Amino acid sequence: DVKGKVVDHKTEEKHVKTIAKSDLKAAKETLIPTIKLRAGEDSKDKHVTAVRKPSVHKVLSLDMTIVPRDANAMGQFGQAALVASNEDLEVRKRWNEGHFNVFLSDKIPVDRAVPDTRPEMCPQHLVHDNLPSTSVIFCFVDEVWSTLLRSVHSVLNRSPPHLLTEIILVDDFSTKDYLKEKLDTYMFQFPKVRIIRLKERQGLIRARLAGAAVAKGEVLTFLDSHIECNVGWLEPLLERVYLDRKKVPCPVIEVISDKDMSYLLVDNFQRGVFKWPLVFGWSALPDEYIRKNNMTVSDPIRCPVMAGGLFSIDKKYFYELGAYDPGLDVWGGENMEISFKIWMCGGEIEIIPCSRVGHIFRGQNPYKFPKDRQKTVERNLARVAEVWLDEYKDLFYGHGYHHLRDKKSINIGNLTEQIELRKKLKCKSFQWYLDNVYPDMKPPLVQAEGLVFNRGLRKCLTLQKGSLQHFNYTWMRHLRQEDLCVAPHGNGSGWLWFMSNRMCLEAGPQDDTLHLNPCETRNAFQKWQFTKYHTQ
Ligand code: LR7
Ligand code: MN
Repeated sequence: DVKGKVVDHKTEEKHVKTIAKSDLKAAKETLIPTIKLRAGEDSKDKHVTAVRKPSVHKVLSLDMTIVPRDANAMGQFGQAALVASNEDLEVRKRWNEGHFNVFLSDKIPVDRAVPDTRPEMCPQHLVHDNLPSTSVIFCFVDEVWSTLLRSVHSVLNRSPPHLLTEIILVDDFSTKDYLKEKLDTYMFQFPKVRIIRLKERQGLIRARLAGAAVAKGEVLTFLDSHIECNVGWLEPLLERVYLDRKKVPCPVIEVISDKDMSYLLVDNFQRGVFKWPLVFGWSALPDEYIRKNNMTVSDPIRCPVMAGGLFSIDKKYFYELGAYDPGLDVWGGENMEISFKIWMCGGEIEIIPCSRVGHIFRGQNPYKFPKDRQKTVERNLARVAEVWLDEYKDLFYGHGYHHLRDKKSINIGNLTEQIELRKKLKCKSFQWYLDNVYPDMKPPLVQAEGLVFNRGLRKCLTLQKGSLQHFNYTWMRHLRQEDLCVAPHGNGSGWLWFMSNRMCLEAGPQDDTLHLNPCETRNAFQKWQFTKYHTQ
């Protein structure tokens, strides 16, 4: 008998059903007419069956999608591979080729099995049998041979063939010889693999756009080029897109050790978040949230932002959203861009715990940046901030990026199209995003506080009524006391003048009055000092 969780795709209600194998066909037609079940490997019936039996031991259960050619090979089943101490030098020599243990990677089978790390109930979940099929897109620049192959084989071996339209390898102008004819020849064995060569270095963002442009699948699935897809990784992602084309599902990203190449489990209930100034990180869902929503370890997790490298998206929807800002260079920031865009323009980002992919986390990028790395990333982030953050962009600039406000110091390029796109799609505000998608973010509003001392007049700012002298200066450049904002007379839009870069608050000099004047760097009467600063 097969026990399965049946999801009604209209109400998303779940029912657990036990069905005798012989009754499965009938089940499709009578019991659950709106549900179509996935064709599984052990099925004689092509249309209806339940998926594999649940694993008994989460970590020890073996990968049943392939029978390993060599069960005793190094790193087999995702185990740590050890290097003899006399090979240490060799390990160190080759480390920089990929900023991980390349020497070891080359000794591990390109189609090794990995432990099935899915939560216990995952193998019982049912998915529709008419899921959309996907193009898997790997972009790479100078990727290590063995990890690139292992990435491709993990997709070929662990994706139901009818759901995999093709694998597109986008070579972002690699310099290594082995990635040329040798790669062409190797991949020629696999008709589903296509290789696209970019004529100059584009960076991962435009490389992904190049891959997407030629993709034939209904869904695009982006992956980094040093990953291993785990058992059953694809179906749960496609199921979400099938249920709602505006869902953007991401697998749980597990860890392949950069040192011993072992496949490591990660904690449950992790979601992607950001901190200022737009730094990606993981954070556990609050216990209270888990309890309130009655969540189990296999339920999708809504994510304020995605890590960036691994996700599926309906191809048409990707283009409706304007894809990526093509003005983003090389690496960084595109995960923030697509995340804000998805949420603010009507979509959703989820982590799907039943879908798991291992990724080699490296200490450094193993390729060169055509321009300075730091400058590239901050320029990308400034583009994202200008288009998506509304008044909150001051929070971004305030956290160590003051220099980017000065448009003369850095050319972030033209943003007209991006701003137009946001209008055209009628996307919601960043405030809406914070309130609805990331309410526990609590933006650090106060940048400085206390007495506000004027250098020229050598006096403190005082609120006439009540003679209060304690003020807060927010990241949005409001000077406030509780709910009151300091604002000029006769200006309906109140505090908005603080948003202007060119006007400064000036004290005196004759009497104790305040004026709004053009900023002058050396005017002491425009210099205000707070008691306490929260700047990083
Ligand atoms: O110029 C480039 N051209 C490329 O084709 C630079 C990179 N690339 C390729 C590269 O070979 C790799 O396959 O693009 C892919 C991603 O580059 P990585 O592996 O150097 O990136 P990362 O893993 O350090 O960084 C994460 O953040 C990036 C921000 O731009 C991207 O979104 C990556 O895809 C993303 N990786 C993940 O989300 C995996 C999990 C990491 C986490 C958290
Ligand atoms: Mn990566």
